Order: sequence, then C-alpha cells, then structure tokens
Amino acid sequence: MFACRRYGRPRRCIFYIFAFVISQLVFILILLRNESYDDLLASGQLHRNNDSGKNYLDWSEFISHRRKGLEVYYQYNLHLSDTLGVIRKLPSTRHCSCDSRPRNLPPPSSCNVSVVISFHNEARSMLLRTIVSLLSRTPKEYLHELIIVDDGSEDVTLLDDLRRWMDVFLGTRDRLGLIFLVNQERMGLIWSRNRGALLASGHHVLFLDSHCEVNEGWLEPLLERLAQDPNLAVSPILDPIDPKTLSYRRGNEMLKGGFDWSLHFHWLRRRLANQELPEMPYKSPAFAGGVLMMSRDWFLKLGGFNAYLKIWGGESIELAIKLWLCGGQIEIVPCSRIGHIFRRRHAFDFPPHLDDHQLSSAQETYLHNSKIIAESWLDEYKSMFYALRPAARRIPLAHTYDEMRQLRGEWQCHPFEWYLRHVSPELRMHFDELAATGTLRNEDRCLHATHKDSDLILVSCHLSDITQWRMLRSSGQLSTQRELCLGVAIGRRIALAPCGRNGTARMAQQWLRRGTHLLHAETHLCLDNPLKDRLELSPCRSQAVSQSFQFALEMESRT
Ligand code: UD2
Ligand code: MN
Repeated sequence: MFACRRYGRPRRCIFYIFAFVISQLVFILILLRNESYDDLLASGQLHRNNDSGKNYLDWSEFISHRRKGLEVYYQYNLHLSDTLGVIRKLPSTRHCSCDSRPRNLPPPSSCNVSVVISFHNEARSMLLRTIVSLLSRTPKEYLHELIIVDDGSEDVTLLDDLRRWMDVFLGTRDRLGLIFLVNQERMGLIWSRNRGALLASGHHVLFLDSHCEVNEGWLEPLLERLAQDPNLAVSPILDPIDPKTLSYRRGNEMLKGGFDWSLHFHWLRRRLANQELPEMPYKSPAFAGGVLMMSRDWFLKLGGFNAYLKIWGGESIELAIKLWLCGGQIEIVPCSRIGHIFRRRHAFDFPPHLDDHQLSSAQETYLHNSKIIAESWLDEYKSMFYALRPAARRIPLAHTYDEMRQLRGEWQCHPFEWYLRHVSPELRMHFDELAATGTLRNEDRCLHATHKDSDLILVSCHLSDITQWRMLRSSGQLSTQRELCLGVAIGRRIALAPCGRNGTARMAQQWLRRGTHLLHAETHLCLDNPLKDRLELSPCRSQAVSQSFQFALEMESRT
C-alpha cells in the first residue's frame, strides 16, 4: 500500500493486492486438502503414532516405490491418483433422507465385518486410498478386520511396505485385525477371495476391489438389512469414478443386476412398486457387480465362490444364482454408496489355456467360467447358453459336477426354472419371446454382421464374435444383439436397420419360417445365398441348399 501511494500507481497496487489474495487462497486450499484426515485424527477415528516420528505424510514415500509411469498398465490416471492425496472429500450421492433416518443396528458383538481385498498389480496410491477411505468412513466398532491378498503382483515389496505403513498409521488403534496374504503365484481373484473368506472371523464378509473409495455412511444401511434376514446378501450402489479424471459421480439406483443367456452381466430397469421410494432397498436377480456383503457362515455353507472358476469373471453371477435357488435373496441398498473405477479394459493378462486362436485368453477364461455356471445351474436351459456361445463346447473342464449336485441336494435348491419364474422374469421373457436363436448357418458358413459398418457377410461359424441372431416370435423380426434387424431396403437389397417397433419399418423386417427357409413376408421371396458372398431375395425353391438357413437353437418345439 505504501508503495502504491508513493509511486502513485493504483493499477499496479490493485495487481499486488490481487496476487496476494490469490496466493493466500492457494495456501488455504493446500491446507484444506489434508483437513479431512486431520479431522479424523482429531475425532479419534484414526491415530498418528508420534513415537515413531513418522506421520501420514509418509504416504508419498510409500507410493514412490512403484512401477514407473505407465498409465496403460493400470488403465487409469496414475499421475492424478498419486497426487490426489490419501483421502479426499467425496460428494454425497445418496438420497438426503438416508442421512436423517434413524438406524436400527444390532450391537457390533453380533454383526461386525471382515473386509477382503484381493489385488493384482494395483497402483500403490490407489490401493492406499481404498484402504484409508474404508478405515476412516467405517464405524470402528463394526470393522472387525481387513484381509488383504496380494495376488502375485510384480511389486514384490508392496505388501511389506503396506504392513509397515499401516502399523504407523493405525498406531494404538485396537480391535482391528489385519491379515496380509501373498500368493507367490497368481491365483486369480476368485481363489484369493475364497482364501480370505476362509480365514475371516467377522460375522459378515465384504468383498471389495482394490480401486474403490467408500462414501460416508456406506456400512450402516447394509448392516441394517443383513440384521433383518441372515440369508440375505447385499450390494451397495457403485458410484462410478472416471478412470481419466478420477471424478466421482452418482450411480443409478433405478437399475437391477441381471444377466443374459450368454451369462454376461446386464443392468435391468427397476420398476418401482406402489409406495416404493427409489432410495429403498430392492431385490435384484444378481449383485450390482462384485462388491457384495453377506454372512460369512452362509457364504461358506454355500461353498463360497465356485472354486472351479478361474482367475476372473462370473463368480458373482454364480453366487447370485446359487443364493436365490438355495434359500437366499439379494438386495441392492441405495443408501450405501461405494465408488469404483470402471476401467475400459482389463489391466492384466489372462494366462492362455487352449491353443485356440479364435478366442483371446480373457474370452476363453470367461467362457470357461460361464460354462461351469451353465453346467452347474441352468438345467435344461443350458442349451440356450450353448446356442449363443457355441465356442464353449470346445472348452474342456477339469472336473465333474458331483459336488454341485450334492450341494443342490443338501440345500434342496430349486431348479433353474424357479429362478426364471420368481426372480428374473426378464430372462424368462427373453426366452419366451424367441422362436430361434444363435448363429445362422448356410451350409458351412454363418451369416455375420460386421461390427464396424454392419455389412452382411458369410464367414466361418467359428469366428469368436460371430453374430448371434434372435428370431422374435411375435413380430417375425430377425435381430442382432445390437438391435439391428434384417430387412429389405430399396431395390430389394438385404440390409440391416434399427429394429422397427411398428408400421412399415417393421413390415419390411418380418420373416416367416418355412422349414429351414426364411420367407420375407412382404415380398414372398426367400433369403438366398446363390454365390459365395451374395445375399439376396429370390423365388423360394424348397430343395435349394442356398436357401436353407439353420439357427443354432430352435425354441419352437417347446410349445
Ligand atoms: C468386476 C467386479 C469384481 C469381480 C469381477 C469379475 C465390480 C466393482 N467389480 O471387476 O468384483 O466380480 O468383475 O470377477 O463389480 N484381481 C486379482 N487377481 C487377478 C485379477 C484381478 O486379485 O488375477 C483383483 C483386481 O486387482 C481387482 C479385483 O480383482 O481388485 C477385480 O478385478 P478388476 O477390477 O480388474 O475387474 P472389474 O472391476 O471389471
Ligand atoms: Mn474393479
């Protein structure tokens, strides 16, 4: 100010003041970044071990011992993760009534939780944020133990460093059990989670990915539900964290978990019953992914995750079917929120099994696991699965299903038909509305719609992503999984177009079955493959091999 008056330059003066205010703001922001952690320390939820002379700031040292660079390796923004801090404030994404509702929780002596986290090659900062968010946002008396399984990660000193870091971090906090396990050889997350659950001693077991951030009050609504019904299993709503920006968004509570006949996970639309509010817990045919919690005893009685499943994939679908058929139920609880980074692709390799060049090892592992689910639980409906995933037939399995049958008998589990009737009408409807499905074969080749420009070609039926067609019973439409329908465009050209709901578009897509011939309803001509790559409409000839198209699975004989 003095300088301002002296030199009589008000503009420069304003500039100085402005710069000063900005620098103060930046300083305050830096302080605030650590505030949440300091708050926790002050409130006694976390402890700093003063004797050791170390404090939580050492986390930057902990994360500095890491594999360098390589965002591609982790499939998320590693640099941002390393600079975000060990904990951050998250937006409240649940309905406001969740905060004010009184909770009816049983005492911790009857419902505490063991959390199992298995990881393979997770970035240190990410893993740490998962753990610290958990420790700081979970009521201490309900968090019985943390079981961390390093599934053969390349960073071989990580677990020891983590153990040391947590010793300092937790200080004198008692009650929390800590179990660190290492698989010298990578065993996959299914095996690792089972191992963790076997060693757990809490009443409930929760499985968590290693790149999550739990949000405020996540545990209480889950505990409350499990206290009502010991055979229940629950999922929180997973709030998506963007892999690039790490921004935390609100997950959708209007979706249920489900799967299709290929045994791929799908979201299903949730419909509210009369008086039902969106924030109320709701039944779901499958979990909202692999983050789930249930009684440890009940989990083990059901045999845990199916131990024959390999590495990654399908285990939560298998558990969901098993639960529903053998006396349990699944609920999604919208007042419980856990953030999870949904990566666009796998951040790890899959060990190759077969010498099958049509399938990647990831596809093959998933198919192997799906085949086990189909063989174990789908009963006569497994033909649906094989029709849609013909390559599964070629995958050898190393065991028989005696164990599964024994469990089904012991627990008097329902047949799969019951699941279709009572749990997933969507899956049943899908079954009921089809006249035929799977690959569409003409002689030794199959009709395929290319992904990029939806061209129609005839190719080897063993192509790994060969088009799976669906012949709809009521409309006679022949649709791909991307909802494109086979129809006739101008000039009688066979082409794909978005499936029409009514009117002329739908008429042009209607086909009638005449033996193995596909008769176009409007033109009364038949689908024909007269020359190698030509697909056209021509007058129907009952003996013409070029007009004979067979679906992998016919449903008509059912009725
Ligand atoms: C989804 C589920 C996950 C599990 C998986 C299918 C969510 C949020 N996640 O995973 O819980 O059901 O589908 O199996 O719904 N990992 C290992 N060993 C391995 C491979 C992975 O420990 O060999 C760890 C990995 O570090 C991670 C967890 O397993 O913590 C899940 O794997 P992911 O995050 O790569 O896969 P994601 O999120 O698609
Ligand atoms: Mn994950």
